[in-house]
Amino acid sequence: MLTKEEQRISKTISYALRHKPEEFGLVLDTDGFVALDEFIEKMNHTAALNLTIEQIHSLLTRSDKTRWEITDQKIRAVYGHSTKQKIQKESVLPPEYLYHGTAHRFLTSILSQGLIPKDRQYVHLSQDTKTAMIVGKRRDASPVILRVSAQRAATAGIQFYQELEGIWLSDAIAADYLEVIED
Ligand code: HQG
Repeated sequence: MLTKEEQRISKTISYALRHKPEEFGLVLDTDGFVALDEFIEKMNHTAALNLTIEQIHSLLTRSDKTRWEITDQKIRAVYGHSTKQKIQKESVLPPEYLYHGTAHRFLTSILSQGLIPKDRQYVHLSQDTKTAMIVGKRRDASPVILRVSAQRAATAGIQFYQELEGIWLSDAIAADYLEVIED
């Protein structure tokens, strides 16, 4: 568990890497990465933080979710981007089914329009129903779980992208590929 102060710092990091890098003087590369030393220096300078590499690693490993990825001394947000420049991802063939947890109040709209990324660049999908349930609970105490016929959608040309820890992203998914799971 992160302390309240650590949660605040973690949210600021995600905000910079997902939404507004320019507010912190950062430029993400096409894959969403920024050099870790530059990231720390600019965040400390513009957001009055006191980040160190050790602290970022500690936030990452002690958090409930893997929101950032650190590799080759660079850092990026794993998902959730809303920056104007779309983060490039390599599509892969998904498993037969993926899942999406959402609120009941969105269901009519989703079953007519399909799943759309809304304010983000990609639709967020989970590998199992348990994780989809946790995502859905952010918006509804008793969420709806949609089963996505991911392989069938991929065959029809919809792109899917695999991220860390069972997270999948995708482009918009038409309603034909969605089914409400009854529990
Ligand atoms: C809904 C958090 C109406 C969609 C979470 C969702 C996850 C539609 C909302 C991650 C729709 C978008 C992502 C349509 C989609 N009509 N509503 N046609 N299509 N929606 O936050 O999947 O803690 O962008 O069902 O835990 O809820 O921030 O996506 O309810 O891991 O790291 O529009 O964000 O992680 O909401 O969550 P979001 P999400 P963090």
